Amino acid sequence: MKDTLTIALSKGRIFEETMPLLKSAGIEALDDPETSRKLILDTNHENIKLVIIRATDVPVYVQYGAADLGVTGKDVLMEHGGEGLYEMLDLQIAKCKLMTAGFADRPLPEGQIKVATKFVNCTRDYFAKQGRQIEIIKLYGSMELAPIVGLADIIVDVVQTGGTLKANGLVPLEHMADISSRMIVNTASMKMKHQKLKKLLDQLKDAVDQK
Ligand code: PRT
Ligand code: MG
Repeated sequence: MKDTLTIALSKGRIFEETMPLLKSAGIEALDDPETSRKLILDTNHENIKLVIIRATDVPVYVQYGAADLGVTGKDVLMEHGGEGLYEMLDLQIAKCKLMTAGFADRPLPEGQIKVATKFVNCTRDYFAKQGRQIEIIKLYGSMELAPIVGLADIIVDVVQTGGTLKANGLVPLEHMADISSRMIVNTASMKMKHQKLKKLLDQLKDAVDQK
């Protein structure tokens, strides 16, 4: 609908770190996704709704216009490819690094390297640019396990404190990209709802700059 705005975001760290920014723009959720089972949350604005979905689904909802805007990690966005949406603002939240990781004392094989990851596209691009031969093993989680059980030589994953790697006897190896969360906007919404969106994006930018 023309005068409503739907914002897609995932619960957990993105929701928690986005809400203070939205609050600076005068938007507050009327429910907490950690305790409510609702997938569509009302806000203090009748025409603004939040849809709570899996992190990897956020760019898909925005691409197809099921949400006008969304908050997504740059890792998820790079993996998605960015079709049908604009990356409008770096919210400077949920910061981490996309890294390769493996055992500190185990040299990589001479030929093809086995890489376990959920970031298949990012991984393919990164190693192709360097002309290194890899075999990608697509996993959906707990990537740290793969080198331990001999499924892969290394992993590609996001790292914040490095605690999870360390707890599993792994170390970060190569830094692939700095990651933070971005506000993305559906390309058609940007035209159809330009004034509303521009106002909100300006307010969010001010909130980010003031942090
Ligand atoms: O968890 P789920 O499978 O539902 O989806 P998700 O992992 O994609 O979502 P979520 O909410 O965990 O992450 C959303 C976004 O937060 C990611 O896309 C990143 O952009 C960003 N982010 C920032 C992180 C981290 N920091 C982070 N530390 N995402 C994941 N992690 C993982 C990390 O891989 C490790 O397994 O958290 C664990 C703890 O990290 P360490 O390094 O502090 O031990
Ligand atoms: Mg997670």
